[in-house]
Amino acid sequence: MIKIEYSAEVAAARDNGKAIVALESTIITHGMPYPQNIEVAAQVENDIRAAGAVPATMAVMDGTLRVGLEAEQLRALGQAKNVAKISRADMPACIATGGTGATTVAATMIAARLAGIQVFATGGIGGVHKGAETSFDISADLMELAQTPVTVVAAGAKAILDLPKTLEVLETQGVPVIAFGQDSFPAFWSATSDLVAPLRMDSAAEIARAHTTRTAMGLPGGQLIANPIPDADQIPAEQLAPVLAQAQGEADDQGVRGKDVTPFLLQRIFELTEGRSLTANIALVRNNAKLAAKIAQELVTLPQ
Ligand code: PSU
Ligand code: MN
Repeated sequence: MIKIEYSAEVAAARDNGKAIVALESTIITHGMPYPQNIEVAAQVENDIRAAGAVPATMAVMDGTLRVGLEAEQLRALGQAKNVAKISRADMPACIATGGTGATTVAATMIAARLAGIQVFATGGIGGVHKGAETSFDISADLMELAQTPVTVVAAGAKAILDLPKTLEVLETQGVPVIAFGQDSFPAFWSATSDLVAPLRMDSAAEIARAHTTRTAMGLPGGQLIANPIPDADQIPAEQLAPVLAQAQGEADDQGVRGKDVTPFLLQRIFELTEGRSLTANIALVRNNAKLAAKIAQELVTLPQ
């Protein structure tokens, strides 16, 4: 048996059948710089509470899977150096060896399923990297969406990825990609892209019904909800294009590979935009948290 510990708030919510929203921790340790990472993590948790649900930030700490972090645990994780980034492949090893690791989208979905949580909010998911035809770099997040029954709310995928290839893999894997309130597939810092999302829904209730319908049909896997960044917080694509190209070029030149690729690119983009990318990132994560809280609340009203 693995050791799972719930925060006091999540334990109470489970007892009372309250809506719970999972949150990842790689965004805290590898996605944003200290100290904004801790402030944002706490703010996003509060957004979920204000929207009537309970946040459950996931992490492995000293071999225990934590579902919901107490405030001081969250602060400790956000300040710790050299925390492992754990995905499907390394999560059991981390738990078995008493390690500490921050969960990616894939690992957070696994933790959510173990805890019976069906909705998860994040910023952007991993996907198919540019140059994947030679590097084979495709995030485990995509295959997790195909097999673990969690609805993931993200702002689409970052333009550091190959977006058309990412959508192709999701289609092949049978993952519903649902744009919220628009036809276009959102591209993280931009509310729209030149790609049409395969599906569109306009309410949290529809998304919740689609989730339970998948379960009722015996289909494994979850759903990707692509929620556009609020208009006021967008960064024009033409401003970002040279920054993304430079970050990618440096990653290639330095031979960055495997799980280091995404954190390397995120850090360089933050530096090259002098922090502007972070302001947009914060706005879209908060926006996703609010939508996820609504979906979670709809789900508790539906027969499972
Ligand atoms: N994309 C972002 N921000 C992030 C990540 C991806 O815009 O913080 C993180 C998430 O935790 C995601 C992980 O699950 O990176 C994907 O890493 P990889 O590409 O190595 O699978
Ligand atoms: Mn990868």
